[in-house]
Amino acid sequence: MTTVVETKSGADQRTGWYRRMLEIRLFEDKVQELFMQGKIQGTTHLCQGHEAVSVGAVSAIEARDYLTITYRGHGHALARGMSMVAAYGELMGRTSGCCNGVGGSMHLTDFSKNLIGAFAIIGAGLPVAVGAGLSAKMRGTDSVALSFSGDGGSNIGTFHEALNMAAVWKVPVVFVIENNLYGEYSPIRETTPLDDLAERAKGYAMPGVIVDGQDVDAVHAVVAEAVARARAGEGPTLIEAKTYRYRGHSRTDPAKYRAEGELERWKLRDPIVILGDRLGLSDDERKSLQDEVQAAVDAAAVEAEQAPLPTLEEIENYVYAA
Ligand SMILES: Cc1ncc(C[n+]2csc(CCOP(=O)(O)OP(=O)(O)O)c2C)c(N)n1
Ligand SMILES: [Mg+2]
Repeated sequence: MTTVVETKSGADQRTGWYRRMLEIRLFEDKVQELFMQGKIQGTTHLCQGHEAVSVGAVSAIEARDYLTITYRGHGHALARGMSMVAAYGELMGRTSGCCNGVGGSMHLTDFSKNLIGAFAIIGAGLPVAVGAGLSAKMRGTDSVALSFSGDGGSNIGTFHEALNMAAVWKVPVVFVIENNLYGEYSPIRETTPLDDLAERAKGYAMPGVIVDGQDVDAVHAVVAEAVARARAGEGPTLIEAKTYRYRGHSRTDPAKYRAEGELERWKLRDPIVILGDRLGLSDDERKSLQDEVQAAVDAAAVEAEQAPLPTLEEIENYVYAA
């Protein structure tokens, strides 16, 4: 296993990452607000705290590459370039949504961006990513697949089956575990016999890399290296990004099961602040970016909400009966 902390990415690109991470953070804050107002129904799984993983990893793949994400996937989708209107529309069940409003928060999907699925079933995205990677390989293209899963997800059967098959067939796929230390309400130490989930790579004879998930530069660097390996025909890599979710598991979970002070300690290493410091952004620059992004977030939510709900006929288009 290796740990990477350095990168050579350009300043402009990294300013874009800063902005995108801020967009994800403020997008999610607004989701909570809209949920409390009853404008978003069902459930939501917010990703504040994970922004460096989404942006660092997704910025390391190209448009021709494939991506599978999870139900905690708003940040992944925005990092892939989904518009906030399409994302808010989907969350509000409106026709402005990326799936015409029939998927909801857990299903931000857009085939035009090769974002081929957001999965609410734990571990379900990994075999789909392996299938996409295998298809690319069989068709003789150099596309790769990137697949996100959680620490809890690394205990499920499909995770192991997907890694095994990808390794045996040298499928061009990169698996990223977002280890945020909790699966629903259970701390990882009570469900998993390892601290470092990257060690699971050894069982499948592929490289296992641990990366600081609060550091977008580091995440980008390790994912870029794994993507290059996959593209060169050298097979899959497992990456474990160590991160933390600021909010509870879903909806209104107050996360009382967390140790006192744990959240505050993680916030001292906030991914947006870390990159802002590295870029040398002044307080004024941060404030004006924050205001600009907040205005865009507010406008996107209003625009998304103005679209109608899908009609019953439109919904029935996607319902199949045997
Ligand atoms: C197959 C399956 N079993 C159980 C669940 C219920 N469930 C939803 S989220 C979750 C925890 C997943 O934790 P993790 O993989 O760490 O992801 P995180 O929520 O932390 O991003 C569980 C068990 C599910 N969705 N799918
Ligand atoms: Mg987790």
